[in-house]
Amino acid sequence: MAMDLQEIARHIDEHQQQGREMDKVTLSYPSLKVEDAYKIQKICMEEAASRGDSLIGWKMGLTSAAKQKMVGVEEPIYGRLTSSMEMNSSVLSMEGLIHPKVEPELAFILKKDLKGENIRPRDVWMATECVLPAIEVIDSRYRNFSFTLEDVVADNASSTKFLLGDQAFSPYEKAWDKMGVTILKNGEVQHEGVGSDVLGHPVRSVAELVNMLHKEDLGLKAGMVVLTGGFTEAVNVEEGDEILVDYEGLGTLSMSLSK
Ligand code: OOG
Ligand code: MG
Repeated sequence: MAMDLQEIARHIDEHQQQGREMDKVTLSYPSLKVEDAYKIQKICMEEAASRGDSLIGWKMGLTSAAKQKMVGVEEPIYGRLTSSMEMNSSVLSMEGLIHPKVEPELAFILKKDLKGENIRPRDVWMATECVLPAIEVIDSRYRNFSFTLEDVVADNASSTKFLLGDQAFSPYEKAWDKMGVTILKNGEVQHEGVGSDVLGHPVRSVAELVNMLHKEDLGLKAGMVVLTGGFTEAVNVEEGDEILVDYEGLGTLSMSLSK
């Protein structure tokens, strides 16, 4: 089949908007390349922008061994975060979601633009205003939450919603690689992780993102949010579930699942 990226993007965008599952793109287009998948992601973003949504940040995914093992894709990917994905309360409605999962993450908020190649942790610190605890809600549009690298990139790295903590922390508050995180569902511990599970240190996730974006001549803008990727395996959620993430020494962030 001839490959029309615009057409594939339109199809995925529709399923993202309606929260309906679909077949993997690579079933119809086995020769799809990662570069094409990122182009599809960009076209979907343009579609969203034409509906009034806007790009407010980026997420890294598959930055921990736990996550890579879980989905069988062994390299980091990025996705685009839009204003409509940011939750303004800790209640998540199941409406329009397919098979959501939640992940404990950190968010970096930038105070300066950051773009270039060979970006290092110190470049990231110079551009970071604060760090926030975060919970990401991912919801693959693919049946059985099963995909290849190319599929998941085309589906915007499963991006769906995210919740940021109210309290901002100085980047120098903590050795973020030493911080433990525990995710509980309905009072029971599901997984435990530590900052170093994310590429050795979450700051490296931001550096890697900038380096990946630079290949597309893209970069981060002041004010943007960057999610650095799940510390642990993601946790399935359904209506009625109560999620609590404990960030060692910094407090907790919770999310309630409603109808
Ligand atoms: C891909 C998105 C991964 C993370 O934090 O690792 C991700 C997926 O697992 O569906 O958001
Ligand atoms: Mg994530």
